[in-house]
Amino acid sequence: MCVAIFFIVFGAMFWSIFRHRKSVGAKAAQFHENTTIEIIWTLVPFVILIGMAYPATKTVLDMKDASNADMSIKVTAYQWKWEYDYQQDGVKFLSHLSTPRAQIEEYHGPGAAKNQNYLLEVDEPMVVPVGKKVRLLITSNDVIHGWFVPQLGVNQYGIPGFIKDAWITIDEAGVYRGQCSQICGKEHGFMPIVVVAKKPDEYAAWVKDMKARMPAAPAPEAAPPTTAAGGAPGPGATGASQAGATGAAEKVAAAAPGAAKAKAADGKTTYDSICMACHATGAAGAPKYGDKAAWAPRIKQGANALYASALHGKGAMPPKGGNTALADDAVKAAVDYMVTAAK
Ligand code: HEC
Ligand SMILES: [Cu+2]
Repeated sequence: MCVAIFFIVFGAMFWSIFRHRKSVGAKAAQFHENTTIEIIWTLVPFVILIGMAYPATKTVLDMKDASNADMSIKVTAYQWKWEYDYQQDGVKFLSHLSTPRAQIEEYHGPGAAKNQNYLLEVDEPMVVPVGKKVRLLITSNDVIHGWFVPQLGVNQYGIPGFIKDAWITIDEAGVYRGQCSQICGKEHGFMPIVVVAKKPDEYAAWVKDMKARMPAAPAPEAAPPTTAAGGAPGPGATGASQAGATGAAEKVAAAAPGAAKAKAADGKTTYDSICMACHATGAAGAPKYGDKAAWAPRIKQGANALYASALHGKGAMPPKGGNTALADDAVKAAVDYMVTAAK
């Protein structure tokens, strides 16, 4: 359209200049003010502008309108990872860069070859069904981050204390990659985003699989306790009834702090606030919470060896899970809590 307008306007101008030039005897017409033409050249652009502004405004409003979504996912940014919390399907997990740092940094000289996406790969991608309107509720737990996936047209700040929304509808199954778009700290470059769009039946299968892999959610306290109060029951393999017992144990602990039962509650609190970050999903090779096969060989080492690993770190696990301010007893209680859930 612009090119056509260009040729019409400049064509008329050059043709007039050439045709009516002084050297062929053209004489300028002398007239001032023509009300009719002035009204026309005011009204025509006015109508054109209104005609353009209406659809443009409508499109911008639609682009920002996250209502009437088929599903919602709360996206929380952390230094330096993402958490995806599926509001309807009850799935919640963390997503980390999956390429090992040693391979990225080549600490020990060039190692295994890096593939094209080595900085854009995660252990757990955000999975969505194709053709569905997905509302993203984006926030942050620490500093300002940005959830940015160029192909999906979303670049939204995650701001602590605020929830911003955005939405996506993906038409084609596939993998869509992005990165945090704010300079959010020293590992800003290492918090990629991977969105995988699947057909609805494959998505349903994924939800089922994720639920099986996730630690069971605490059940309502009404459930009757089935375990002896002295243990450290967790919301592990047997689900509801044990979780009920945890609730009961917490109540007892609140009533008699310092007693042996208080330890069970402490373990859960510590686990929930620190250890869960890696142990809930089994990130970075951590033995997963409630995963008997992963824990069995470790439990064989004996409680003291496990305490020592948790206190002083082991492999990819930093001492005390990275929170050195934790009391030794709280760390040990968290170990007991995880061991009980995996027995
Ligand atoms: C940053 C991620 C991360 C956090 C946070 C974390 N762990 Fe771990 N943990 C790991 C990894 C990775 C391993 C596997 C280490 C290995 O075997 O090389 C592990 C292993 C363990 C083991 C088994 C040790 C052994 O000897 O086999 C225990 C026990 C454990 N963690 C306890 C804890 C406790 C308690 C907390 C919370 C205070 C915690 N972890 C927080 C990553 C983490
Ligand atoms: Cu960030």
